[in-house]
Amino acid sequence: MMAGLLQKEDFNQLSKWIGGRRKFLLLYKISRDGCSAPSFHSKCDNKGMTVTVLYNPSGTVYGGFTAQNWTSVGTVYVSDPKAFMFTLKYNGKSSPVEFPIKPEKHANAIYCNATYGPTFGGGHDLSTFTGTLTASIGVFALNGSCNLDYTYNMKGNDFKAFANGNLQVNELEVYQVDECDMNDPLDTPWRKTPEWTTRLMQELKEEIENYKPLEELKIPQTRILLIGQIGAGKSSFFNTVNSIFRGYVTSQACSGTAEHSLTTQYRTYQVRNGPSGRPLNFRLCDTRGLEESQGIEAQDVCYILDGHTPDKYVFNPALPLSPDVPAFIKSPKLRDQIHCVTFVLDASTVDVISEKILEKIRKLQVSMNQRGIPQIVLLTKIDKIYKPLEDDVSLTYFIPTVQEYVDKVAAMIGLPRSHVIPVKNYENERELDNNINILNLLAMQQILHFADDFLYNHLDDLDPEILEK
Ligand SMILES: Nc1nc2c(ncn2[C@@H]2O[C@H](COP(=O)(O)OP(=O)(O)OP(=O)(O)O)[C@@H](O)[C@H]2O)c(=O)[nH]1
Ligand SMILES: [Mg+2]
Repeated sequence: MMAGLLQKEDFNQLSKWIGGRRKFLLLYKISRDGCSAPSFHSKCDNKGMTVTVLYNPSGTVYGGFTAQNWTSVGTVYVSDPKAFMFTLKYNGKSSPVEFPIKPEKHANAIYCNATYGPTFGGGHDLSTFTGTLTASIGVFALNGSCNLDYTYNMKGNDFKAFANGNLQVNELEVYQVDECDMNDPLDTPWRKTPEWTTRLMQELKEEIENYKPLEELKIPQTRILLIGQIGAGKSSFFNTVNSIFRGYVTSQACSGTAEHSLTTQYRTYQVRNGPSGRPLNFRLCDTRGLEESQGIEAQDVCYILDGHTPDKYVFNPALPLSPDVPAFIKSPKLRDQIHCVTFVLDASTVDVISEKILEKIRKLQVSMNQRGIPQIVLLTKIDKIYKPLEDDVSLTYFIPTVQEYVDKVAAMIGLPRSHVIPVKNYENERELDNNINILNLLAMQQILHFADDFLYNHLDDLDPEILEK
């Protein structure tokens, strides 16, 4: 973002003084662009807010901020009530002090002159250089001057405390100060996750490979239902998780786009450990998509939740499942039921989701709540709402746009924000990617935790005598 000498903590401090969420763009740097007034003006004129930072060889870092343009037409003082001078470091140690402009001196905040470098105050409080200078052994002896406390309130600091008593610098930089927008990554993530390393990926994989549902309940596998609009990425999520454990990108479940749901069968997919082929202790249950009409209906879903629907059952809107159909599982056990529901929502269509579909989802939620089944939302295709995620999903939790969508969906579905998990499925990739793996394994981990919550609740409800038998 900056490519200059300014350290992160100093950037943070300056942003705090300036206010708002800021980004800095390096405009000018004397060691690169030459220490000359024409060079400074050609790079920095009319760029809006800027901050000028000087680096003394003994590690003192100081300078000035202005919210006004630098210009080189004539010689003018520019008024700027927002301007300030500052010290960030003194002899290498952090010692941030802001020197605000004196109220009666606003008119003389900066001095613009084609033959001057950045110049602050009427004194001038800080005049960096005039004309053109060269470095000697990496040090520029600036030919400006410091007449401190004339326009800016130095709070008792003298030239020595401000700049070691000299204007020698090994660098001077000018940054343009801009407003961050929703697409600029945050410094700290909007949701905390462990550090994304290969090791984390391995740990998550192992945790999920070793996952077992509560032993007391004697269920071999946890069942997770994937449900959502057609084309949301339900089958792709299974494919993604399956790929991670297989060790290469597979597309066992049919995925793609079609007018009606591409998935027509109810499938309770196994995920297998690649080398051993051993199935993991959960199943991802893939369904036909929700549609305004023709899709999977409320009754279908209730049968699935309760475990009546057999694997490979073909959804037929004209002839829905009923107890009269031979394959109907008449007396399902806890092991046949759904233990966690995962709503799959396409982030790129969240803004245009129809009220009818939302109504359907809310109705389904009533049935789920009656059964105490925990619900999670997988927000898929986040690469479509923020392009750079196509190449690097490790940014996911640093992008305000993604957070905004998560918040929006949480409100829409009526779930806590922490229940909405952004993911990007494998779709165009031909090889596994550590970060896509981590993103989806984190989702899978949370889903399994939720399923466990359901099973624990179930355990609490059971008669202790039954359990002892
Ligand atoms: N860019 C992008 N595309 C995705 C992602 N997930 C799925 N897709 C694409 O979206 C399309 C639909 O995905 P499916 O997994 O078939 O969706 P589905 O929910 O199973 O749809 P139906 O079975 O038709 O109800 C496919 O073309 C996928 O490649 C994602 O995270 N990012
Ligand atoms: Mg599908």
